[in-house]
Amino acid sequence: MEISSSTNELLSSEKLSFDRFRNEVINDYRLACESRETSLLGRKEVLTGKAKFGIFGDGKEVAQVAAAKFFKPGDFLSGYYRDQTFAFATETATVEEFFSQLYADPDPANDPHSAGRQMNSHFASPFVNEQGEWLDLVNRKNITSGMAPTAAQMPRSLGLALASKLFRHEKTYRQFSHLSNNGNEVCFCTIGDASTSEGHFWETVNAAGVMQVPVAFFVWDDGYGISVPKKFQTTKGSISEALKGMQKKDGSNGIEIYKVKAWDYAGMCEIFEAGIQKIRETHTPALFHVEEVTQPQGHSTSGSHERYKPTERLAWEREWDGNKKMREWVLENELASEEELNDIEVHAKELVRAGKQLAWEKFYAPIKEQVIKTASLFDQLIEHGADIHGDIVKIKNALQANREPTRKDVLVALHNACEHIDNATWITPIKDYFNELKKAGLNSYSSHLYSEAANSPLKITGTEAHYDEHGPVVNGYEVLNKYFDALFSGNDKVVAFGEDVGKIGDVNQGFAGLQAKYGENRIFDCGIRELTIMGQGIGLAMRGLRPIAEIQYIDYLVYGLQPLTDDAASLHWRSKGRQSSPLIVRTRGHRLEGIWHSGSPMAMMLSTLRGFHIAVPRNMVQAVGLYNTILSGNDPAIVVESLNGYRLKEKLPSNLLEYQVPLGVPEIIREGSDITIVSYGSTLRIIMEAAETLQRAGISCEIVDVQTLLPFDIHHNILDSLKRTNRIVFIDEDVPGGAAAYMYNHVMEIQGGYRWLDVAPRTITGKAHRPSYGSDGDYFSKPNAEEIVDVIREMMLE
Ligand SMILES: Cc1ncc(C[n+]2csc(CCOP(=O)(O)OP(=O)(O)O)c2C)c(N)n1
Ligand SMILES: [Mg+2]
Repeated sequence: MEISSSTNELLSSEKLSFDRFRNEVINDYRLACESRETSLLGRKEVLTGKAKFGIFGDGKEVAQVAAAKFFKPGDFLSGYYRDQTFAFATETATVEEFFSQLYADPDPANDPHSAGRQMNSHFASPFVNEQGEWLDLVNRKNITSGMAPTAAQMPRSLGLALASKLFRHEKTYRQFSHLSNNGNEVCFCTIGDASTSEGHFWETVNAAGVMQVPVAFFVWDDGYGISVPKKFQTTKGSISEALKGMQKKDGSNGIEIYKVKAWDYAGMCEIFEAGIQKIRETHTPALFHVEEVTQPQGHSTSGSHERYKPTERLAWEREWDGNKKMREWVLENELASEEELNDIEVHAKELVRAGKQLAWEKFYAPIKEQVIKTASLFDQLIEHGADIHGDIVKIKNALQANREPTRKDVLVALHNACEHIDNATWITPIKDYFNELKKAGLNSYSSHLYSEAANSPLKITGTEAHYDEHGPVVNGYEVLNKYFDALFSGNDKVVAFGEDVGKIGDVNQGFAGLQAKYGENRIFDCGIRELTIMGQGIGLAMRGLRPIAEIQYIDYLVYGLQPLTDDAASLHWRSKGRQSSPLIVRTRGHRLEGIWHSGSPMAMMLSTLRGFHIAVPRNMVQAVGLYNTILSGNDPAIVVESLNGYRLKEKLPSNLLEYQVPLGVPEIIREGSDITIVSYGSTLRIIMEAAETLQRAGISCEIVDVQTLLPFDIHHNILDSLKRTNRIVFIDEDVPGGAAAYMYNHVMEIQGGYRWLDVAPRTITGKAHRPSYGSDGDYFSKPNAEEIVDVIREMMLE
């Protein structure tokens, strides 16, 4: 029979597309094998003591290669510690990098994801450069820095997805073509079955269903959360069953729900492809319930699953292992021969072994050098006859006998040697080397808590407020309202949201009328869900926008605190500057009514939000200056406005957008010579009252407003004041031992203030209990003017 040329073409193009398909499948199998080998070898490295802890993605390989096929440049992953296969398949991490992180290699050239600061499988792709500028995120695959707390990846996934929606619908944002391509980016959010028990999961899925944002939730369902099985985790033992009421129907909002099996490569590819495409086009969120996942090596290196999984379950897991089933499927469909697959498996072993070996050599080389140099310094001492009792020889021998020495071992040896020698000349080179290594270590482990870029807000020295001669005097809330109006017209990246922020413009009218002016994509309402409002802010900020996310009253910060402390505060540090989340949390507090509207949990913030700036303006003009400074850089910040300041009259500055208050620079708001009173926020008004009374008694008070608690008085201005007055009291509304004690510690210990004291320093604080309701409840719960007067009079008599 004769074959026409067009049939020929058709056949060859069919052959081509079959070859392409076959190659893709084989490549996916190769990835699954490499990832499996990585898990097996990774566990060995921990069990033989070369790494401290390991958690791996074995059992989830096939599901993840299938999902990664539909992860396009511009997309974001907000995942957890099981996603190594996803990272390898998207080429956002290599096997060698995986091992570098497992060894905790502090060199960012080896572990670029966390520079040894994070456990293994906590990946992070670069979002910002060293100048603090956002990279082109549209043409790269993006992984947000991983976290260990279960479900911590959920809240920010909402913001990562919401960004796509805003970029698609808000014309102001269209100019940012390096941040989005018409909002086509999907956020892939992975989570384990047991972690869906967390409130984070439910709050996020509900909000995604309400807002219709492009997020794909993947639940890797291996039936267990460490040892606790699904029946204790999930209603009806199935997350897709439990979520049925959220299923989107014609004309409703909601989410799409799909069920797939983790060993069914072809089935997953089909469902993921269509499902992800739909999310990309329609922005309807979806949940992929990936069932029948196995976990061949158990949860982590910390235990063995034989302790809690029944024998039948273990046997089932062996039989239904995804890699095994994919292999069978490839053979059944004659996509590769047994020999080809054997070859792939052998190569995978070799590749992983080589990657591991290289990572170890790179990790170990600088330590080895330190050991050699230390030993040679010790040899010099010995040659000079400094080792009278033979201690140095012993220290040297112990260090050299150590087969896997750490940086700590080197430092300990150097320090010990110094303890045994009393000749300053001989000690000097040892001490110098100790100090050099200590400095390098501090850089390795402690840098980048805040942005180190040129645009760091810490570098801002401030710009004075200007006032027109006949400028208006307005209510505090009107100062903010006029400022936010100017801000939204002057800064295209700003977006504000929270409970009651949109339609009514927040409960104190800071945004009143602005939604009507700037639109619902820039200023909008959220459900009552502080946790995910914070996550929403974090995700939007990671994608390069400048969110102002509201917590209606500071008392409710506790609800939103987890993502702030675990994610936003540590992000820049834990990625060693690769990622930033310049979120501004706007809140109000200190003094209104009752337990939950007049709290002042400042020490809670101070201990959980290192990595944030914490601004505590006494009035709204100061707040404006602080907002401007914070907006000039990439660090996250929280601004606590004074609840009782919205109706106080203030003169409106004429340079609302230019005026900047420097961070960490206190302001003396009343000069005096007898005592320094250090405080912030609304308490200052009570202190002013007390100072008037004391003035009449001939006691002159100097009142210092610290303006920010983080950073705190970076130039030691309070010490200068104390040097003049020799008496000091720290006053705030937090509990005893709270933020007032923090300020006390700074001035006494860090600034060395104790040397300038004539009398014992004091703190005056709120009571240990929560603020009681009503005017008298407030009076007895919080510092009051009479108490301040009495304490200061007592100090003057001492
Ligand atoms: C908030 C929090 N609680 C507890 C833990 C300890 N922990 C780590 S993983 C885990 C189980 C998670 O199971 P699952 O979500 O099913 O994920 P899997 O590890 O099975 O993939 C637990 C309880 C944690 N990391 N974070
Ligand atoms: Mg699980």
